[in-house]
Amino acid sequence: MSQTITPELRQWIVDQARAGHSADAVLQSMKSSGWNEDVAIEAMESTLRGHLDQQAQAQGLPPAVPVPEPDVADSPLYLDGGDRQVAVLGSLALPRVVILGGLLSDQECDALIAAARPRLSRSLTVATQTGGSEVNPDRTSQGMFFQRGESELVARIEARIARLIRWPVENGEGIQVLHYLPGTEYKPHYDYFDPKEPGTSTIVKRGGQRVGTVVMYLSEPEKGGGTSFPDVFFEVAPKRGNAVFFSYERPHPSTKTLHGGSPVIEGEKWIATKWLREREFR
Ligand code: PD2
Ligand code: ZN
Repeated sequence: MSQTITPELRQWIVDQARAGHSADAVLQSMKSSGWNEDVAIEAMESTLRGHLDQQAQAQGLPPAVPVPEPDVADSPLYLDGGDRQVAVLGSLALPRVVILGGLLSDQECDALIAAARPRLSRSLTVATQTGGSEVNPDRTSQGMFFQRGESELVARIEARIARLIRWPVENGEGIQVLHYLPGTEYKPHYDYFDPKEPGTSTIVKRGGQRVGTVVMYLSEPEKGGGTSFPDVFFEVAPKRGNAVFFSYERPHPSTKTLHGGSPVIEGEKWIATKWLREREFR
């Protein structure tokens, strides 16, 4: 027999959440009054998502869009990267952050550095006024971009990331490699393009907004050089081969994805960054 999710049921679910009852308690309560588990979960998910969207809209926030997300719902220790098992070292819900262990082998880290080194120049950032690119004093590293799929190595890493975060290769920007020496840093910023900036409408014509980032650590500075999330006082250690994934479902500070590359104090830091767009990025 099919069970219908009525407006009254949806209101009851919202009331339970407002009263502070856990999702599990609400689910148990629905099951004991005869709801099928799958129907109950679907009712709760769609109701609470719709409620959050309504609240966000009422506050004038941009709408939420689908984002990449590793399949960590049942807390696996490892994820299948296709050609490699990748460890799940930790996660946060807000900001949405997943820390990945052993995304890259030591050989892959070295090969990326070797291929990038001769092509480095002072890092540019997207000029949000015009949509072009410019030198940015908040970003004192040296960098370069690979073309998507430009070598077997780059294509292999891109395919692995796409599988891990369940997002098409075609929606990724080319991998960027950055090199930081002591004293250099990338001050806290958001990776999405600010909807209020005049250049954003031009930038997002190609592939839509950025919705996720994967920062891969290719070398280990002796001190400093972590990736910080100042809104939540959290820092990811730059351990070679590991990576931090984070996503942002709307281009807004409510995602708490403000993040920076802390100053390198001793040694050098190399990273590779993959930014993910909403749609195919040609
Ligand atoms: O170097 C980093 O840890 C870092 C920090 C913030 C990289 C990026 N952002 C980035 O490439 O977007
Ligand atoms: Zn960033």
